[in-house]
Amino acid sequence: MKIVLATSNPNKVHEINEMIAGRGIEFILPPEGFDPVENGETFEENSLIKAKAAWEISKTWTLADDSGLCIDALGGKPGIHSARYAETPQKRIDRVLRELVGVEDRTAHFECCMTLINPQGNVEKVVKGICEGSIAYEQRGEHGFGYDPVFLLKDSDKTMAELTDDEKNKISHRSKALRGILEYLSINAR
Ligand code: ITT
Repeated sequence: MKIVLATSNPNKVHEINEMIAGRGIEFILPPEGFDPVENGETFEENSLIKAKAAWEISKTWTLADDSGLCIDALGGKPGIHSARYAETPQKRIDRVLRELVGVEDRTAHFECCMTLINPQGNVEKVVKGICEGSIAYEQRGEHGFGYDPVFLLKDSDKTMAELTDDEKNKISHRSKALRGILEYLSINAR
């Protein structure tokens, strides 16, 4: 079974395919022309916008993921603006570290909302996944992507970027949401 993953981020396709390896499902990038305007105000709204946009051009099973980093001391920012918080991944990390200079409460979480649309264009399932942690004082680790090097896992001294792909895939916000989707599709999740 092939499912279009409504994203233009190949890292997400790679990560999700690693999580479901051997289950007879393959996630693929949308056909050319996928360019949704992510103007929703929540992860749920943006995930629905992306799912619908990919369904419009593929007319098949479609899964969208909208995710981001929410930092308590910044009132939940960067949140839905995580991908656009600055020009490059490194500048986005730098901005977060700069905004937290002198801040002691550094609790944060990654959030992911997934929306599954069937070939008829109806929403089949919406699932949310959360991964709790805090923001480190400096970046560490080479794995993962995005804010992983500054995201300290709860009850651990490691950043998300210090985990192997396999370790991240067991605990991430995205894997938690995906498990709900796989359960819905009646496939045993890990
Ligand atoms: P699409 O919209 O095309 O799916 P995107 O990367 O812009 O790609 P989002 O709108 O969902 O995806 O934005 C998510 C951003 O949040 C992403 O670019 C990262 O900066 C951050 N993010 C999400 N999940 C993450 C993870 O597992 N590790 C690190 N950063 C993550």
